[in-house]
Amino acid sequence: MTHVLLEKKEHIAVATINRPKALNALNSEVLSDLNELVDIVTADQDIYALVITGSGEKAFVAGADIGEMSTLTKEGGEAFGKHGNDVFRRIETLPIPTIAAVNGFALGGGCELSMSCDIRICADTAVFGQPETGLGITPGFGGTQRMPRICGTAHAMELILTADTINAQQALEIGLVSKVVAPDALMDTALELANKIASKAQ
Ligand code: DAK
Repeated sequence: MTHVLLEKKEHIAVATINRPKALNALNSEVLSDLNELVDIVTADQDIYALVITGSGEKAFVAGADIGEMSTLTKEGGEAFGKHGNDVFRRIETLPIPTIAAVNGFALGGGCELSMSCDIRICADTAVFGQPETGLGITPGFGGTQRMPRICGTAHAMELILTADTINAQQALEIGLVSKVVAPDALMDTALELANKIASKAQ
């Protein structure tokens, strides 16, 4: 994997999306790496939970890679969309619990990636949103389906249709995340939660 770092801490796998100069934006390579991550985690019976986070202090994932998307033909765009959808669905249906540790911007495909995880916790600096309608597109990696299930239709419709962003406290209020902590406590909190879950019946 080129852009996803994988670390194993006892029974917990920690995957870090590592393209900090592009705020960890999801290009085709990152999507392929995430697919490989699912393969690795699925094959390793010793992994009981997966934590996904972003590299650096600024972003979890700032979205699908706008630069790459802007070059795509209609067919290329459809393939890119299917690629992301397939990978996110594989993450969503992993048989082990998944936790998104959101350490900054979680926009567009980044917010959608977090929603493919079972649980989202975030740093108090996190920012969430689906800016796609401001770009003339639609959230294409499953956000239109997962956000209403997580936050309810009204909150999801408002966020998607206005392209507004919300801060960590607002994300907590609408149920998009279940916990907000200080940035330097985020990974410890995520690992503590993952270990607690891992200590119960598989
Ligand atoms: N893609 C590519 N590069 C990005 C990026 C992104 N989404 N976000 C940030 N970067 C890059 C910037 O271009 C910049 O690169 P350099 O210029 O340094 O080379 C670097 O990261 C740092 O960003 P900034 O200089 O902009 O940093 P700021 O602190 O000033 O601003 C920001 C941070 C997060 C507010 C800003 O970077 C920003 O607004 N980024 C774009 C956020 C965004 O719009 N995200 C949504 C992307 S759209 C579909 C399938 C999928 C999708 C849609 C449809 N179909 C199948 C239909 C998904 C769509 C999206 O996710």
